[in-house]
Amino acid sequence: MRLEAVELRVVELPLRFPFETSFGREEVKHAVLVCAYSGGLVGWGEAPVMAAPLYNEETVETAWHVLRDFLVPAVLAGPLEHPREVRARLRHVRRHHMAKAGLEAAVWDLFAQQQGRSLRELLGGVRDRVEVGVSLGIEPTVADLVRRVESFVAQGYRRVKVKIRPGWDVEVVRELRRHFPELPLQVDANSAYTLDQASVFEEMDDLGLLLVEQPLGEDDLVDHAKLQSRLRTPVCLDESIVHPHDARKALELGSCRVVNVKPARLGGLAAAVETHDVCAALGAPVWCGGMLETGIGRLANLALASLPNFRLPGDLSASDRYFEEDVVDPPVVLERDGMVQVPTEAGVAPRVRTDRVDRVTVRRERVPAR
Ligand code: OSB
Ligand code: MG
Repeated sequence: MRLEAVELRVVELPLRFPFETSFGREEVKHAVLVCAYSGGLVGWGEAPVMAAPLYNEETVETAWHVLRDFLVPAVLAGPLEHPREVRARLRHVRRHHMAKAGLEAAVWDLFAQQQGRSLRELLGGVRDRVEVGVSLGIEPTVADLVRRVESFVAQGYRRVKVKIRPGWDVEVVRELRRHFPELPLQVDANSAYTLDQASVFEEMDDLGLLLVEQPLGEDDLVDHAKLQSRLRTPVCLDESIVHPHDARKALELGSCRVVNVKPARLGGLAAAVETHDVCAALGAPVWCGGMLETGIGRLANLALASLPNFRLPGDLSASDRYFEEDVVDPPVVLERDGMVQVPTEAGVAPRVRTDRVDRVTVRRERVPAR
């Protein structure tokens, strides 16, 4: 396929309620959307960047700059046989994984439409429905969080993840356990602790958590290995795993026992599948993480989560957990038994409501092939 042009958009969708983590508070989901044009088709992809570089080093502005000035011209420079070639085409640009993931996703979507096949089929998925959970932020009081959890459990979510940070950790989780003794529960620290605070995790070790996500520094596999050796609860890494080989190293070192596979952080769906395969070969389960994506990013993540080694519920909640109105139709919905359907359409484009995307677009630019 030869791309004729790529259009970039910045979109802003208000969240239904603020999402507060150890690194900050978000009230609006920002993203850079990528539309790839070829032969009368439009492929959609999402770079689910944040406004500020608090989760990783990227922002809306860096993704825009790097896509417009480097990544898009590299992909427009010559034909592609398969979306898996995008990674090699972009390898000379260091990092900027979310920007790369957005562009690669647009090419996957074009390819799916051309082939008339679903992303699930193209990626090697084996399930029509996936188990999902919900990721909840820090609330003003524990009572507010308990109410939040109650409402999502009532909707049918199969597991709950709560954000923690120093001062909002053991006591909060203990209180949640008191209210929800059987609930599959996990915590995410987003790198807010150091090894000298390991006692926090040792105290949580008796609370029956599924896992603790990214307790320590994003660049610290060694201290994560020391922490994991002191815990029965599996450590799961998110920020630390930005390349499939990071997963191999972390598992070999014993830095974690579970890996969060998030295509945006890894630089795209191809790297995500490779990470899934590395973990499967080493016997470690994975689950699909999220970045509060719009429906465009989430439909692709749902396809990914249908691969066999996604053995824990993903951060792949229904559209109405995030937004009043998603940009895809039909929206992502939670079935009563806590499952979500894997999309069967040929790509995400058949479900994109361009009129709704237009309404949330705050910037737009077309980059033509030369
Ligand atoms: O650490 O998993 C994370 C959202 C933004 C940035 C980082 C993270 C998250 C989430 C949200 O936990 C997961 C979702 O998309 O529902
Ligand atoms: Mg995380």
